[in-house]
Amino acid sequence: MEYVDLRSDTVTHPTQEMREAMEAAPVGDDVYGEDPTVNRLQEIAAEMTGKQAGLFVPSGTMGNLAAILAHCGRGDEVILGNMSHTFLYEAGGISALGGIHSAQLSNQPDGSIALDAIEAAIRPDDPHDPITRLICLEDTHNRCGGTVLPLDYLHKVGELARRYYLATHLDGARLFNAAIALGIPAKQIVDPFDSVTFCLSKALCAPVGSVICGTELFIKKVHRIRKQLGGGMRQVGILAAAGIVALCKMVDRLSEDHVRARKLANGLRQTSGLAINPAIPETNMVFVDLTEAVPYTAKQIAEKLKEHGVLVGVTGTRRFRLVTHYWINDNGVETALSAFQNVLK
Ligand code: TLP
Repeated sequence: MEYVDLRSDTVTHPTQEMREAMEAAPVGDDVYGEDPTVNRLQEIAAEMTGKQAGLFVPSGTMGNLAAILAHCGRGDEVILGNMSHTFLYEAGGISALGGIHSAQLSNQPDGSIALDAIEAAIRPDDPHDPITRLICLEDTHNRCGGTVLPLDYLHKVGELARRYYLATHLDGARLFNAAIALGIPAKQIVDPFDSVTFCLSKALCAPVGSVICGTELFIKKVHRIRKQLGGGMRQVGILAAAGIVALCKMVDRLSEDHVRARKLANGLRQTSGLAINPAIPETNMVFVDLTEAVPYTAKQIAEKLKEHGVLVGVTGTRRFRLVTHYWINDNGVETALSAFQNVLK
């Protein structure tokens, strides 16, 4: 059975154009810096984020980890959101591998962290305290609903960080979804940050990879850390080729995924047994809860939906996440809606 797979945009397969580019890609040993396709991808990434340099890494998780390790030493503290991917879903890598302490502040419903909470969390210069080094934000914000952080908020966080001599990192796994939602180039979002990680392998459809961008000096440091983490790859232009197609051809169409997420949300809103946030989805994610009247868990409902050819993410005992992407067309949205209607009738 071919499924309508709404579990995540990480499930996207490469497009035909990517497969052809991968086959044709000139390659070299990237640990020697000799892979022309990787070098080209890194230049394009740096240009699109308005930073001096970029570095290809195997995953978003490694991108965030390497960037945070470059900003912070052992015992230093990073301020991040309690709903952030780095805090929740990166296997505690920053503390396990970097000895980095984290101050986990509440994410507000839009994915931001209140400015006064950030300021209050910055440590005094006291030997009892860890040294605050870094503020990390996430945009779009996954657990908060694929929300987009307002541009003026990002600038305020940047100003605050500079006032306290702190560095800033953006987990921009879905940076281009945020840029398309705001109708601005990604570099404007990234401008207040010292570094950013974005993913090629989510809604942009590349099979593997993320890019970290920042100053040349920062990327030099991250380069050594990538090697320490075992992320130095060899003829990896074969993957970077798909990444180039992702950045050059797949960004503008993200608006189609956003339109479909809205259609999905509208349909689910009219389905009995479901409760959905009244806010319109800002990007490609829809979170929906089972009402108390439904005598099943989300996991049980997900199994029933699967019998109807629809896969959804289960993010809580009564909560689902549905993510639209390149391989979900209008029929897929209709199939998902009728599956929910059938299962919950
Ligand atoms: N997110 C995945 C899961 O890990 C939850 C998903 O399906 O959404 N930052 C953010 C904001 C992410 O959403 C993800 C992946 C990552 C980083 C990590 O990227 P990868 O999976 O490439 O390590």
